[in-house]
Amino acid sequence: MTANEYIKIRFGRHMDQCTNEEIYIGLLEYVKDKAQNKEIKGGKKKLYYISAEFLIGKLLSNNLINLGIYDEVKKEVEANGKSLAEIEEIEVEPSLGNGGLGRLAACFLDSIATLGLNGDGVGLAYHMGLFKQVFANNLQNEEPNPWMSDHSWMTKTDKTYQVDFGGFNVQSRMYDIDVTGYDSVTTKLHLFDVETVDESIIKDGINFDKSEFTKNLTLFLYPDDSDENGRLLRVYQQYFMVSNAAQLILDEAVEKGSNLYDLPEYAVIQINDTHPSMVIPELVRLLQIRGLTMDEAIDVVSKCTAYTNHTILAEALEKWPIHFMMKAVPQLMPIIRELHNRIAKKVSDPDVAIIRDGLVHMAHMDIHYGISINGVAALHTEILKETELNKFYKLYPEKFNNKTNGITFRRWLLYCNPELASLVEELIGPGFKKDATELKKLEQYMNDDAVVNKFLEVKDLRKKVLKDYLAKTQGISLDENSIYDIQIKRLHEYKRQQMNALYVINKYFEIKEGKKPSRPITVIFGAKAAPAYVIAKDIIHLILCLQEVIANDPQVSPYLKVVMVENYNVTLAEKLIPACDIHEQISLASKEASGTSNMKFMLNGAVAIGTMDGANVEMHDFVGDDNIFIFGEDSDTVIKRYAEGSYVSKNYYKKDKKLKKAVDFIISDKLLEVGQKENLERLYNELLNKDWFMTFPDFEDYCATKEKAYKAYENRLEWGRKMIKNIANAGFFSSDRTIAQYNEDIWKL
Ligand code: KOT
Repeated sequence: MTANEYIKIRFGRHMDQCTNEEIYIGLLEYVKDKAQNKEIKGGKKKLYYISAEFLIGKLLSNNLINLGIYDEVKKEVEANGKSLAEIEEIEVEPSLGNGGLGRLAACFLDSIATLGLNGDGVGLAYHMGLFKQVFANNLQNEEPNPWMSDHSWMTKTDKTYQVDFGGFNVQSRMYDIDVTGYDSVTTKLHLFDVETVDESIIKDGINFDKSEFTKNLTLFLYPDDSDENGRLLRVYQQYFMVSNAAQLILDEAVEKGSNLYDLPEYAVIQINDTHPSMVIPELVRLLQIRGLTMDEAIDVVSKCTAYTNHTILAEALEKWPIHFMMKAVPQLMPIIRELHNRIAKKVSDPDVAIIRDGLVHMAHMDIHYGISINGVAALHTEILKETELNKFYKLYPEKFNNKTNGITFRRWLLYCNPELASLVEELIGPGFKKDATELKKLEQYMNDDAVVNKFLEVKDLRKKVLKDYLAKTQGISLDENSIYDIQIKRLHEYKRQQMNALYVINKYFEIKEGKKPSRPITVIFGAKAAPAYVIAKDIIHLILCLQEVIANDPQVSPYLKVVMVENYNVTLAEKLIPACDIHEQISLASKEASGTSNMKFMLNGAVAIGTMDGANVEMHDFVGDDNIFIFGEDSDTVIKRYAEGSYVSKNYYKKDKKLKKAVDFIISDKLLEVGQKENLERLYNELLNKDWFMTFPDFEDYCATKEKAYKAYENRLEWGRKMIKNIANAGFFSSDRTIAQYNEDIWKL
């Protein structure tokens, strides 16, 4: 049945008589039907990828592509006088993640299905995704971001479980989202919810009563963790997630014939950072209820779980106070104590203990009782082994391994940049769609000027598409002849958007002094700041103030434009990335575990300005010095600086006139005219007296490197060659490669 025929039956009308909304609903149901026909029966062993976040993005087009019916449906829709792009706009993006960690989980699901592996995702059905960001008075405000509707990709199942908390219990229900592999099978994302959640308890912005756990359990993705109740709710959420996962895992294994002693032959669990770590004691508990002894249960579970670390930022390493655990999940504490005691008997070093100073160290439990610990880029894994987790590495060297992150090329090339995908296909055939390393064949065209020009033309076209999109959706006007210099990622001091802002100020002064760039520059930012992260919000304030001041300065505005897009999310990323000339990957070396937007930009023919951090290091290995602009201190220097505690930002400020002038501008009258004194002064003082992520030492090199990149951009053919070199070497960063490695080394499905 064609989509047309399906819609005719569903609505009793021909497609051309249907509204866009009806066509969307029709296509959704049509796709679900097709997807469910491709479900795999499943082998004996199954992977459970448990994650608190799955930042899946809109699903309609992605599913059409993976089912191989995108072109055909698009034609049908157009033949009826409709536009698929407009129909897609009906879909609300499920923003069930904060950033990289959640988007990685979504890319992984796509690759698991595409490789035909027997694996499902398990997470939570948050009613509200990550807050909607709204700007007012150059400040970020947060609003609820609902996404569920009657016509949804989620299918209600009849699976329900009881989950017990200290003092009460709830009944869960499992909802499934089909994960369609590219020209392959369908697997599942299982999201758990409770029926007692009450959306009416939300008041002003994203605030809600945090004490009524049955009403708020799955209400929000990661609620504010700045106060005790919010943090406690996070423990409730995590336990709800893993108790459901554990019950599902045991049920499915038993159904397939497991006697539970042989569980490792039926299940392998990937723990996506420490949010799902309580699955370890929960499985031990449930196995005991089902008849195993403590010894047996611990032995079984220790063969089933693997842990991925995504950050070395100390504040992100979860440690839950025992009194939280006793309140929320008292049944787990005796088991966690037992897990702790067994280690303490063997290793006396308190640094590797599971319980210390009244805190449960979640990562330590994962490391002692799992089969694998992996970092997410080569440098990150080395840092884990040599410094952050060195004591664990010495205990279990064989457990440590690297799995450099990857992205799905279906969403991040075929879907978001069809013009580039067809050019590539025209040149090297369709093989790259299944085997990303075939992109390497593009290198043979690097000296063919006619081909190079075609890549430049696609970029120009995508810049125009972005211009039109932002004009229409956000009232922003772009100059498509300017350089698009883009930094999009969560707002965090370590990612150093503030350094980019200081560069903008510096450029503003240069232009005022008569040093005009040979081509206008558009610096685009997209970022949400955690609602309670004060300095991050101050940085957004600075950027928005700069945007206003520069736009209103006729001397500068023809040459420099700052744009902060509102409510940056997956949908916007899909528009921004294909249009980008230069992307900013400027984290303080050692702090960005991997980064994944860097890979998306590379694949779409943008050139990076970056530090030797995360996966940038591997990108540099592939493309060489001429095709990526590297600057700044390396991770060894940075780690040493921290160890010595010798960094004094004021010394740099005093020494470097350009830097001083830029920093002082933050509290100048010009900015205070459009901004808030309190916010700007706080940021100024933070930089001057702390600058914990060391923007000042890298500032000079950063400015010089940006000039180098802008200059290189003017040689259009040479720039086109850099673009091709980047695209041709992006193959390694396919999540298909990453997932194949997880399977080969850890899951062994
Ligand atoms: C958040 C809270 C606790 C622990 C880790 C995180 C975390 C890490 N959230 N996102 N990340 C990012 O994960 C990406 C995927 O591995 C990386 O590319 C990126 O560098 C991390 O910052």
